[in-house]
Amino acid sequence: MSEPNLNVVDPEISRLIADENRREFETIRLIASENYASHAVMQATGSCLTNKYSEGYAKKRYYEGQQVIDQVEELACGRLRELFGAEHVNVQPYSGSPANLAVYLAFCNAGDTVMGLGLASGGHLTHGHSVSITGKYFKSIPYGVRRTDCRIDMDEVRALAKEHRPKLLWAGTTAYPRTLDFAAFRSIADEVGAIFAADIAHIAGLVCAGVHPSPMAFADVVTSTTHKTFRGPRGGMIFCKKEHAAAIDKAVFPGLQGGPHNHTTAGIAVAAKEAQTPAFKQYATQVVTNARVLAEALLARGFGVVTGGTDNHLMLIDLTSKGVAGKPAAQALDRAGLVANYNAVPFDPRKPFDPSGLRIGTPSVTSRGMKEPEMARIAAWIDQVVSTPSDDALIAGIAAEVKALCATLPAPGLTV
Ligand code: DSN
Repeated sequence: MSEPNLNVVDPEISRLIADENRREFETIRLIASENYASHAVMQATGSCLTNKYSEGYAKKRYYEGQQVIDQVEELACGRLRELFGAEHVNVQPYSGSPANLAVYLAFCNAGDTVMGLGLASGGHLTHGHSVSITGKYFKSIPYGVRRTDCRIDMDEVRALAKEHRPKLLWAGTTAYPRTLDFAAFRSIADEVGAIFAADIAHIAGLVCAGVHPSPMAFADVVTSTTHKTFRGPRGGMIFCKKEHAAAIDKAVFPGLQGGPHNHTTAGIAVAAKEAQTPAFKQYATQVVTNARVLAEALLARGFGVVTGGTDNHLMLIDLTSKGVAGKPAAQALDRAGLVANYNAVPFDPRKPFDPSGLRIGTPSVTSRGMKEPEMARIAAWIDQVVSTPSDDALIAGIAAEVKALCATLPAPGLTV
């Protein structure tokens, strides 16, 4: 007996999914942390594996019936270890924040000192920001970027580490356009006896494709999400050296989580298989090229580009010279079908909810096959919208042009 389809069981949710499918297809998605997961990843994620409880790890579970799930998790882990050159990986964290919390649980006690890049300088909440549990339960000493060039100042990191002797030192970013000096972080961690954790959530796809330096040889532990440049389903993963494997596994389960999301694990395994292909390396290379070309085009149009450019998949635009704040600019761009997010820039005189900047990334547009010519068009559209954010006719015209361009390009995973 066949079961009724979603549109029969729940027409409202069915319609909303169709609406989101259309929005993702018809717009140019420039949010640096988003992407399109492939149809194969979506199939794995939408499978019967969502039905199974599997608390524990392969061959050491608390429920029977793991004949298939153990194989799924072992496949995912094996592919990831090979892809990233890691000794151990845990694929059970529900996402990036839980992965980072597992690192605290594995290595720290409440009250310990931790160091990470401050949120206002492009760090992440879970690297010790005051409103996060990681800033409330630990003594957080944030480091920043230099005023002169907005790059991480390794001399400052070293001086702060020597003064405060952190138990845990984070290198990881959400809005930083340059590569990180993982070797320097390692040597600072060694000088002060800290655990060195690298959070590569944004750049995991670039790292495994070899277009961004890898922290694997330097960090004690490496955390990541799986859905950004890596192009998997929403999830998290933690790599570590063998000596830390038991501590990390215990921190994830039973320390923080219950049963793993096996459908997500399967999606991660599929994404890892896709990331092993030459096509993925080409994709990651083009992500970085597109970001560089887009940043150069925006610079040429008089935009302030933080650090003067980018080495990775994103850029931070300071709109001060354009006389508009980040939020109204992002809202006008959204109406034009160019979806980005407003973002603080380093030393921003404005408040975080109404900052001076925009964060723009190229992972999603590159997944649709966009290259240098499309980056030039996107820069021109951004310039037009930001210059006249209240011109509804102009914005409607650009939205139509964006839609026409998107109609010519495949969007992985979407049903059109
Ligand atoms: N929310 C993610 C981002 O947009 O960068 C970080 O967790």
